[in-house]
Amino acid sequence: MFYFPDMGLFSSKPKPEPKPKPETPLLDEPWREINWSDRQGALQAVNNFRPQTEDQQIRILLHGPVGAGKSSFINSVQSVLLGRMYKLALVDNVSHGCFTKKYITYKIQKERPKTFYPFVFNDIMGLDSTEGFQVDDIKLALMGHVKDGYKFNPKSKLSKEDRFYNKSPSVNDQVQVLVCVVPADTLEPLKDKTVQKIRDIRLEASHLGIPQVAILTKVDKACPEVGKDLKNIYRSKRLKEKMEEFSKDTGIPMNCIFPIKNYHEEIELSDDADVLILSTLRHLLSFGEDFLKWKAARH
Ligand SMILES: Nc1nc2c(ncn2[C@@H]2O[C@H](COP(=O)(O)OP(=O)(O)OP(=O)(O)O)[C@@H](O)[C@H]2O)c(=O)[nH]1
Ligand SMILES: [Mg+2]
Repeated sequence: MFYFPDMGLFSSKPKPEPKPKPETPLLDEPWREINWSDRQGALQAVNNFRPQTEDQQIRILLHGPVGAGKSSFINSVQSVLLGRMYKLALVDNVSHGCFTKKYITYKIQKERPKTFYPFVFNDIMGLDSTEGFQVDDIKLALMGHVKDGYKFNPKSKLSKEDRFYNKSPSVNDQVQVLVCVVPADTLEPLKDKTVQKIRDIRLEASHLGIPQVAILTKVDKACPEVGKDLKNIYRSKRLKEKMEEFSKDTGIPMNCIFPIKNYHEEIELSDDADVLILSTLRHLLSFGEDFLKWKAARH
């Protein structure tokens, strides 16, 4: 019997498998182009924006879950346009319920006193609030029947006899763009009831031909890489996935979903946040303008 001493030749220990590279949270290339260096150009475009018909304004109605950042978005737009932090719509820090109670139109003043931008915002009570609105009420708001100051009642819709019911709304009272504002960091619990409500509201808007858009807020909280550097917004895999899922759930196409970061704790403006807000605003305005043209062509 032969005996081969173990010289290491035959007893090859299994080599450790090469470790898989940790998956990076960022895509190599952004999937949507943003011109980060042209804040001034984007600002100029908004400043020069004029609807085709004189005295026409674009009314943008924001709705979405409690604490999504609707009021913060209005404040952020105002801050970017003014070039300094501004608080027009009240923002609530501790969400025990919906903070925005009344139907209010927010106009944004231009530098010259008594001149305003040709677009206004309405910010409607939280979607998932027990004190929220009825879908019928939102339909009335879309058609311009809800007057400023009306407090939505979850138990009954605005009646034609109410003093806040606008019997003969002008085109300026009607909504031109419907925006669903949702927080990117807590999109998962959005499922079921809220999604159904978003879908119902979309259906109402679709009947009226009103363009619908979604704004995804709190991207800084949803993805740490974006929190560190906002320029990563279209490279974040997590955010892209969230957007795709949201699009699938609600039926809002990807090219109508805009992720942004609102101004919420900072005291100085940042070019990157400005660029995203301005780019989103420009899309809202052009959707509104298209809708007005479409309506004018039908009459
Ligand atoms: N980190 C972060 N916080 C945000 C952002 N946008 C809003 N917030 C914060 O979220 C909280 C709620 O914001 P609001 O603007 O009051 O939300 P809302 O949708 O108007 O809420 P309701 O009026 O209650 O329906 C506030 O504490 C904001 O500072 C964002 O983009 N990032
Ligand atoms: Mg609010």
